[in-house]
Amino acid sequence: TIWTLLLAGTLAMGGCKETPSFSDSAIIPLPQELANGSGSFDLSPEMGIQLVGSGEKLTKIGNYLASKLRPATGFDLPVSNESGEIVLELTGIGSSEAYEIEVTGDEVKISADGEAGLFYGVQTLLQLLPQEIAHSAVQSVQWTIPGGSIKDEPSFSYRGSMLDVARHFISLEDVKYYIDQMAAYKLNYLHLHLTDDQGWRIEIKSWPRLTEVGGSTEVGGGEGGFYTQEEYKEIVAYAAERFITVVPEVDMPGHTNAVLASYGDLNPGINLPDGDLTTVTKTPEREVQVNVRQASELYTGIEVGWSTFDSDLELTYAFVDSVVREISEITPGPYFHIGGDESHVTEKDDYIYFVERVQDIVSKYGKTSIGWDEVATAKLLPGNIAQYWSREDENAKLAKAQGNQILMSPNTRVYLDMQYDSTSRIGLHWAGYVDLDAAYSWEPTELIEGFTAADILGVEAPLWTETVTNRADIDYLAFPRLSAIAEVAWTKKERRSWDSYAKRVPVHGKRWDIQGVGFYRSPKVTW
Ligand code: TNX
Repeated sequence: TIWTLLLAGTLAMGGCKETPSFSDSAIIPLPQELANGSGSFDLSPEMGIQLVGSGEKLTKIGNYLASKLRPATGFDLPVSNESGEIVLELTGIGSSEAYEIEVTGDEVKISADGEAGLFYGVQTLLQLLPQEIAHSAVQSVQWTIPGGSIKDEPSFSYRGSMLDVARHFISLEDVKYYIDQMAAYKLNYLHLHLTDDQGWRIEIKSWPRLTEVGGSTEVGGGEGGFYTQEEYKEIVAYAAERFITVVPEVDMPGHTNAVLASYGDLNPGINLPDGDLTTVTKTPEREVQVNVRQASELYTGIEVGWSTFDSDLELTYAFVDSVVREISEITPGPYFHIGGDESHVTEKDDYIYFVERVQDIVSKYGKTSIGWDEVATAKLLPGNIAQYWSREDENAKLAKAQGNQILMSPNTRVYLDMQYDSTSRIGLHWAGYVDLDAAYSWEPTELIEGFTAADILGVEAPLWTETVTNRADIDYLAFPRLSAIAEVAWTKKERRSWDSYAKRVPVHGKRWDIQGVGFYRSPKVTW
């Protein structure tokens, strides 16, 4: 009858609250294997978190999970080795990033062979819960997770994002906030672009004018800023607790005006017949000739490619040596990024000589160099990485021919500073518009002819900050695109589809709303 039909309709529309199935969970990045189980788990006030295994990191992961669950649930959720319905089991001490989750009516168990894997399992668990879990105040919600299981591990070992803290300085607090967001998407490398024409952002004790002078302004003429070495260590430690490794970048030999404005002795000179030096202190707007090496002017515009170090000057290498030494001493991660992009006013021979000497310095301090892809025109040391950005496949091929891997940052896909479309309120568009579907729908191994997974270290999404001045700007450009790129880096190609992502990302939109993340509501999905 009409009445039974109506009744059935009401039930289907939610008149009777039915638990969604496990496989409908909106997890990003999508796990490699996910299967529905039976029953469902209800997180309740008397429950706890049990640690199986040992080590300080395991305890930290347990406490991290508790700190994420307590505010919205209002439950105590004690962390102990004795008992608990949420079980974190560490079966080894390896560097594996793999984990498994099993949800039954009685418990949720996350197991992993390595601490990073366990941490990623925790991130997945947080996404399995209703999105209200992201609130910082108690919610009256039934904390139900449908039964099921997950087996997961990343496709690429390097999954990163870059913050350009040079064009506009980004506060310590905002960097930590960004790290938290990266962790939620299982990203594991934070590249800090610490220096550029417009600013020097890290204290170097042996060259103090770098921050006194070079750190004193930014694009648009604001007051700039820098991290003391103590603050940098704080970033490194905060990131490490979230299994994120910091990659510091000192961009050279181009993009160095902030140095040349701080130390005139480093400013390139041209030998005159009478033995004097002439220095062209120039910005794109202004050129001044003087007859000694003299500091250039601070720069607050956004032109690129007009400054350079002097690769014939020994002082240049003494300078680079001190900077690499001081930063390497406070950087536990394996990589040091030497920049190398857009050195348009450096002679080609000088550029190659410079890059090769700087690679040696980096290696002397125990680090592996990463450079923007132009560095592959030089002889790369074994293991060094070229970061593919310019869409100059030639440079990537030069790296591969030398037996070196590349890091994938194709500007038409992952440049977070590119506008979404012509209406975007900030951002640039020299590489075109990058809406959410463009950021999502690509495959790292298929971009350059002849490349396979073995040639690719991973994927990194840079956020250049010429037009970014505050957290709202970061939010608008990074989200939702960062979540799409994280899935490209984590989930294998066969598992990925735009339609599936487009269904899951709106749930994350709700979470971002709860967290106050001012993401861009791309019209490509229904929020
Ligand atoms: C190119 S990408 C640059 C940066 C700019 C960016 C702006 C790269 C290696 N260099 O200096 O900030 O474009 O989109």
